[in-house]
Amino acid sequence: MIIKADPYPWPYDGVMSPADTALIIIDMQIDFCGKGGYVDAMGYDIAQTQAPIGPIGNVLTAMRARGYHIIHTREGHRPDLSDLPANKRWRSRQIGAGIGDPGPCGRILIRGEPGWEIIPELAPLEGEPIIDKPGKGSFYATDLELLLRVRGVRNLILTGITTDVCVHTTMRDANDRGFECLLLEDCCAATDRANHDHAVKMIKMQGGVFGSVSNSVDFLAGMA
Ligand code: C5J
Repeated sequence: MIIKADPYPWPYDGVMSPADTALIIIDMQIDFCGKGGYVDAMGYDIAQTQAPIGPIGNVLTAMRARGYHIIHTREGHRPDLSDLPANKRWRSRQIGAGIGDPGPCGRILIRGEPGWEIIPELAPLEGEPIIDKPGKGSFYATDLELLLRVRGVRNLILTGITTDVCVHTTMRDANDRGFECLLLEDCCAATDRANHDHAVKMIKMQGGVFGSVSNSVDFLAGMA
């Protein structure tokens, strides 16, 4: 199976099946794309981070139906803030959306609060792993790598928000671990359109320095 992608048709060796490929949906939480959440509180336009909801939904439905591995992530911290670095909290307060502080969706980016939940449109199904991560990357301080290795996954389809932060960090870390990565452009978004575009461009440098880039339409056509 080969997917039309840039800068190279993906995966590099044409080896892809439901058994060895996982869809990763990164941080599609109310805090990142819902009214009153963290991104909204920072004053960014949540229309940007809501844009990938539909395309991710299409890919999720198709991959679920074919039996691919589906993995969700959530960024968030313990209610006692014991896993929240002081500088991360300080910076968030500088922009008026202090992590751990109360907001319209409960305490910002805190596990168990309404804002931390994955949006209903992309809610995980029973049995789909959810990786709870305190950082931007999905591998840091989580068991994601173990879970992928045990399942025999070698290919990762990356989706979610935000392209330039959690998606990029995860893709870079996955690439260093030898996973063959594909980012679906319309299934990701940043709080700033130019940052999204530049993050996508970075992937395509050096022959695909972190992997390759496609979109939901080409991906679904290639998978069919
Ligand atoms: C950010 C994320 N942008 N999920 N988190 O702080 O990308």
